[in-house]
Amino acid sequence: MAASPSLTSPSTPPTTNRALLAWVEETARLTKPDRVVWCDGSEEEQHRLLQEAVAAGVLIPLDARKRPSCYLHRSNPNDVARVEHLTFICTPTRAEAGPTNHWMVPDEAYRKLGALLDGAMRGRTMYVVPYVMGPLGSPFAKIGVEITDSAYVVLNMRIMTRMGRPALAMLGDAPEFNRGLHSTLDCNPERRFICHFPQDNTIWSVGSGYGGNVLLGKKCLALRIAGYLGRREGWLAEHMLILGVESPEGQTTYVAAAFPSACGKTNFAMLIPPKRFEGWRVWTVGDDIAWMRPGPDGRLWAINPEAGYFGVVPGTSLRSNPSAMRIMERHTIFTNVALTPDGDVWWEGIDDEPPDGLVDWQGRPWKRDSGERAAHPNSRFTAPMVNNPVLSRQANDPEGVPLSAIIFGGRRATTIPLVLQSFNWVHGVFLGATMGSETTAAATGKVGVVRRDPMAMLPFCGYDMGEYLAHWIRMRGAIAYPPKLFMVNWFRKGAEGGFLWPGYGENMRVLKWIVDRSLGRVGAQETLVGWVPREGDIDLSMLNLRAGQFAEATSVRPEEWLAELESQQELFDLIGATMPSPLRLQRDMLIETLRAVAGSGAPS
Ligand code: GTP
Ligand code: SPV
Ligand code: MN
Repeated sequence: MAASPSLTSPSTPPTTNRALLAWVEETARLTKPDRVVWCDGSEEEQHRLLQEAVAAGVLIPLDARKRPSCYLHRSNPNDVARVEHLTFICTPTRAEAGPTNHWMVPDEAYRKLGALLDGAMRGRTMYVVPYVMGPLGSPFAKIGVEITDSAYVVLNMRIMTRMGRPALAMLGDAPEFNRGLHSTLDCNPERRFICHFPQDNTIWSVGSGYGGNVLLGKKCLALRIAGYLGRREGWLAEHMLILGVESPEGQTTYVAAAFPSACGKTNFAMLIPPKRFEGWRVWTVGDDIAWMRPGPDGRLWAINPEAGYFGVVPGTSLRSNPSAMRIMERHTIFTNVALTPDGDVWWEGIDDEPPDGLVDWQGRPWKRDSGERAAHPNSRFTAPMVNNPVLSRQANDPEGVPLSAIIFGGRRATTIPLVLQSFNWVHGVFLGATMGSETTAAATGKVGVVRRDPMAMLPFCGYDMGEYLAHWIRMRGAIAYPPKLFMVNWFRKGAEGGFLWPGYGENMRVLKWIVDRSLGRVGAQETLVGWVPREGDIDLSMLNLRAGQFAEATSVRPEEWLAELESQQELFDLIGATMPSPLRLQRDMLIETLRAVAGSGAPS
């Protein structure tokens, strides 16, 4: 049952799984690597790959005392973020992919990428990376195998997933696993495509070496493909963090939150409560992806399918996110940050002055007055979750955690209040589905324009968006005790242009209100669009807000909301016929209500 002896493999396949062996053979015949290496996830293997990557200039070792076992990687400057315009859902019909996805016919995609992959690994090593998304042994985990010609990808996958032997052991002889194929090719944007084949449980990615484009377990499998499977199997794959809030009495409440890329998930997931909240703790279950399913007890349960963090670096400091700073102290791969002369890393917002002799993310001497950024705005760290000082004890629980609340949050300078509780599940789904957010550096393209980002899933939904939203509504029928649904906005600005809310650790105050509302033990003010906290409902002590600031941050202005609801027309038109009618009706009802109230002349 061994692989073809024609492949001069230094490692014999550590599996007898026929489907896997056949697919690896077939892929090697296509890509024609010099070597095939089966990755086992061991320390020795990691050591060897790190040495090879350093020798090849792919990784730069950092100072062993300042950052033990840490490395810097500089990506190709043309390859620094996800490329949404080159990301495709390849389904037999365009309708299955839906109007918010780029679409290619599967045959055409296989042909086009197949031609690029033909001989693509000549002179290179082909790594076979078996991995598990989800806690080992969890009935909700999924198995994937990524074939890649990038040692950087292997080293990142080792951090981000349960990789190697345990994955093969869990797979056994089963023929079903996600087939991921990645080749960096010549890293040319003209030959860059990220293609998903949901019906085949297959992903092909070529021409990039960056994050969400190539760590195929993450956005490609755990969101786009898993979402497709989730609809079929009755669960949800979401772009959400999961956290546990522990009260001084020792009661822990679990909350998930969907914010678009670079809008605060990692920060919120490892929040350190301010002094005023002595005895409160926040524990991280996950910082980017949640798989959620109804449990036998009628509640919604969530697992984090990942084993590490691929987090935004700029803006991270001991003040904003001390836990992330601890996480990055060791066993971390940095991508596209600046390098200091003494072998440490630096980025904008770290709170230390940039040292002399700094080298920027492209490897060029950085000049203080150049106006250029030393670290790329989408520079990232990859680190194992075990580094997290506030890691939840439940992070490896095969059953996951039961959710009491789900939060949707965008980056909005106006209109959206600091926090808003929905009237019920469908109203909450409406708020999530119509969420707008200013674009960030996490994807290529213009930054700072408001776009509709349903459930923070616009770039990650593996099938028709209207069908996806209908699935959310249908799921209510399977959850007897649904989590309460909320919306937050840490980014609302005042007339002077500054943020109205201090954010970061202070978000604990909002989180406590959310938890208390979910457990039915605090008041709120009813508005036309949902419930907001009154001044006395949220603890604002030791915060130094100016008079009126909280009221401004939480205000619901009917004229702004009417404009907001009207501007959602574009999204409804785009999604078209599959937009669920309960969501259309929610919108119509709110618009009509706001108009009627405005026309009455009464104060709102
Ligand atoms: P992805 O990994 O791309 O999915 O991003 P993410 O949602 O995990 O975002 P992250 O927590 O890394 O935050 C991104 C940026 O948002 C940070 O660099 C901060 O500058 C900013 N940010 C996060 N939380 C807050 C907050 O509470 N208030 C304000 N004003 N900014 C915040
Ligand atoms: C995001 O963009 O939402 C990320 C980073 O989490 S990436 O893995 O590149 O998608
Ligand atoms: Mn993300």
